[in-house]
Amino acid sequence: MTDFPLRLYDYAASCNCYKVRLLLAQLGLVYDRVAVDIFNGETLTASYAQINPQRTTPVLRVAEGKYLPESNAIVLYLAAGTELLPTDPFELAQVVRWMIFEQTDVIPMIGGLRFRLLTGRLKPTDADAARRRDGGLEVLALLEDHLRAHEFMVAGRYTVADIAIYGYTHLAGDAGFDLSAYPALEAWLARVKQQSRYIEDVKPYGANAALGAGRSIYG
Ligand SMILES: N[C@@H](CCC(=O)N[C@@H](CS)C(=O)NCC(=O)O)C(=O)O
Repeated sequence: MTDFPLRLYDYAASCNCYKVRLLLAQLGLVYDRVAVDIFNGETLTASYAQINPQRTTPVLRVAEGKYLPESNAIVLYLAAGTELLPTDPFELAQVVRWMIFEQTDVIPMIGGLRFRLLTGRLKPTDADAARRRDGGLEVLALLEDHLRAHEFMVAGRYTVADIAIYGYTHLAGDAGFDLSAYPALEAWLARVKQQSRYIEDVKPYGANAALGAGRSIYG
């Protein structure tokens, strides 16, 4: 990795950003943190589009003029060559498999429901909340089955697959999911918390995250 100072463009309430902060802490990497208030229109500027045309956080600046968006891409980049990323091709592919599952299932069903409920975009009784809740229950059941048979997501040890799945799952209770119904998942959450240099610094959504209060790609 370069000795150019890493810089993280970061929104403190985002679990996508938290996954990267957790890994940076666990790898003991020093970095500059640039707060991006996504509900203050700060991802909608022309200068932010130069950094990330998708206008999302997190983004990692890895060298002058070299920017990497997408939380899991950043996590893979930072973990390369460390014990947190398996090199065996099958295990590595399993890490990627869980990262894809996180983006396609965990985030919309658990993270997306949590965000919309906490910021007033959905009421628990809305049809879209029910759809996401049903999807979230399927996600949690699948993870429970996997974790009944595996101590960690991949390779029998703590890897970035655990970080990816942990990011939004550990706050599923905020979206109304009862995690006590998933004992293997709860035991795994506790194992993740015991890993060295673990941090949990996810901030609550600010008042400007409420529907209609700020300006973001979410409206
Ligand atoms: N797939 C992307 C999703 C990133 C994403 O949606 N980030 C949200 C915060 S969790 C964001 O920055 N939104 C920008 C905005 O609302 O303007 C990743 O994993 O990095």
